[in-house]
Amino acid sequence: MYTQALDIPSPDRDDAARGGPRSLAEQQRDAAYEAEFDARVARGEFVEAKDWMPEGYRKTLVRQISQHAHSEIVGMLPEGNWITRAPTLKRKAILLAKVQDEGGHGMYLYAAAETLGVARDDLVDALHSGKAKYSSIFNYPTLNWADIGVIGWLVDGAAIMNQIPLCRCSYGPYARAMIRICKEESFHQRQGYDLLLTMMKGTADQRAMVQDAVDRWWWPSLMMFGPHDKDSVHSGDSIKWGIKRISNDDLRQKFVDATVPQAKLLGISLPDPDLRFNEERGERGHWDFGTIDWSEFRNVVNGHGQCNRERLADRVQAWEDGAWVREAALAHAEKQRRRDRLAA
Ligand code: FAQ
Repeated sequence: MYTQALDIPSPDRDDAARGGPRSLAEQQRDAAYEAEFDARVARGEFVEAKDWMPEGYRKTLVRQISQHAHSEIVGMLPEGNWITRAPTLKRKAILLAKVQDEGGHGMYLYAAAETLGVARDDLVDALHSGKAKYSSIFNYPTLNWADIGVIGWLVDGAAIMNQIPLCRCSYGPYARAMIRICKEESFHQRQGYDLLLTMMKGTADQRAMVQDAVDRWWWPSLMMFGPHDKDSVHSGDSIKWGIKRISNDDLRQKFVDATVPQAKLLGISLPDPDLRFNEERGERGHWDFGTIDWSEFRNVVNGHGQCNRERLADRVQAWEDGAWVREAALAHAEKQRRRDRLAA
């Protein structure tokens, strides 16, 4: 793949390739590069693909961007289940467009990860073998049509809250991909809320379906933001490097504060008896909320959620079913190359 040819200077990899440690002069050169890198990040400048970067920065980005890409394409599955069961032509067209957008987001993100010198095939292998993580949220089942609205409202809502600050991430290719992704996700969130508003104007059964879906998705949506700041292994470095701009807990709080009034307008209750407005927190006050069940989070992240096995099996099946498309594309490219050679 073309990105494997990208030659990004990296002290650790260069050492490993040479089979020995760096000389004093090389270490001094790297320290100077690192100081310049830190200064650029502090000035708010973008780091681009061929710029020097600390190996830890590169690895953190590959980890986060690839997990994010996997989340988008695994995230197509819970909603994809409902395309054939959408209640109207309009809802079906909206859902088809949304699921296609998610596939597109995965592609932008894999491409952004490739600019860091990794091969997409290796990232996909890591997903299929169960080594790579993807967002916990996509291991929950979609049981009724209201789940589709709740995914748009809460899951895309949480995703946007987390991803808007990534539009200012220090790594240029990731930041630029996020701008487009966030624009599309804002449409996703609004279509979800609109779907729920419609159902809430319907029958008592429809309103009960919405409440049931909200009850099941609320806590998993709060888990999307990751562990509490004190337990977040990567936040320190990621904030220092300008990858993360706002911490897991602060984003979670912003999400709760934004969502509670929307729930009221919708006419549903959120499944948390401890949810109450605390006027004394901060200048404008905040919504206090109950304790997150981190054992459920760990269980899901470690592969034992309700749908982990099904989701991975579906991804692997889709990859195998698509083998002929990849083979045809390669054969076509080879034919073009042969034609170009003959014409030259
Ligand atoms: N699920 O030290 P931290 C979407 C892992 S896209 C699973 O705090 P970090 C669109 C974390 O990876 C949703 N694992 O980590 C859509 C790390 O494990 P590692 C995805 C999680 O990276 C909508 C460990 O815990 N969004 O929804 C989760 O600094 C609707 C320690 O955590 C993104 O990926 C989790 N929820 O902060 C599609 C946004 N949380 O790698 C379809 C970009 C944490 O050491 C339908 N990512 N972990 O093995 C981020 O902003 C960050 O990576 C965080 C985690 C905030 C997710």
